Amino acid sequence: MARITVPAEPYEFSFDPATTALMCIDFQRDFMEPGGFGESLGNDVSTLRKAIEPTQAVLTAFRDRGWTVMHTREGHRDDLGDLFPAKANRGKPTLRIGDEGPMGRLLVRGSAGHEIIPELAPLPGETVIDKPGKGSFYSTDLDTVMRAAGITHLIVTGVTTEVCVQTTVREANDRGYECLILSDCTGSYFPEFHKSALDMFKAQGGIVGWVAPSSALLKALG
Ligand code: TIU
Repeated sequence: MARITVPAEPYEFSFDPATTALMCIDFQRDFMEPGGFGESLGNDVSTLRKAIEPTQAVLTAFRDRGWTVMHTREGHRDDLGDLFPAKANRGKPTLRIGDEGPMGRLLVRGSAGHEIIPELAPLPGETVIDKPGKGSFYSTDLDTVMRAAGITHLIVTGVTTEVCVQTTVREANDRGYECLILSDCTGSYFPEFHKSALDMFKAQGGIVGWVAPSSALLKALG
């Protein structure tokens, strides 16, 4: 397939759609909606919602072309056997992972809060990776799935910018994948962390990856 070149920072990002996946990280009700895990940590979850519309546009562009789309979800086993105290005990939250909340058990697979928001829900045939950590490669088969599909490049969307998106992109780059992070398709509860994380990706000649707004990608797609 012909390569596509997107104006990006620190310089243009070029990819072959046949070897590229759109990655949608943790757009779950638990992070995006009131009553979920994100709010239990004291966050204003409405700050993440502006990423939804631009991500929908990019998802549509990929789906219309038949290109690869992958989703991740952060969450734990029903028995919490994969939840370390180092994660469970952080922040002295009002509710803990596994506790019963308005959307079922917080961050537990199978609960309503663990589901991806309806606006960005996976379609049949799209890969969904369930992960217990912040990174999408740790303790998952994502690397195997990507290599089997011949994926070398990722176009990255998701929440939150400086937690699961940043960890995933760093893990991906260490494994040899090239990542373009779409600035307006990611979001953080902390605007200053969102900006800093994006700055860190593209600093030092793109030490971790490339950054561009979704409009640059959509324009390059024509
Ligand atoms: N708390 C926070 O910003 N994020 C997470 O706990 N997980 C993800 O980023 N998905």
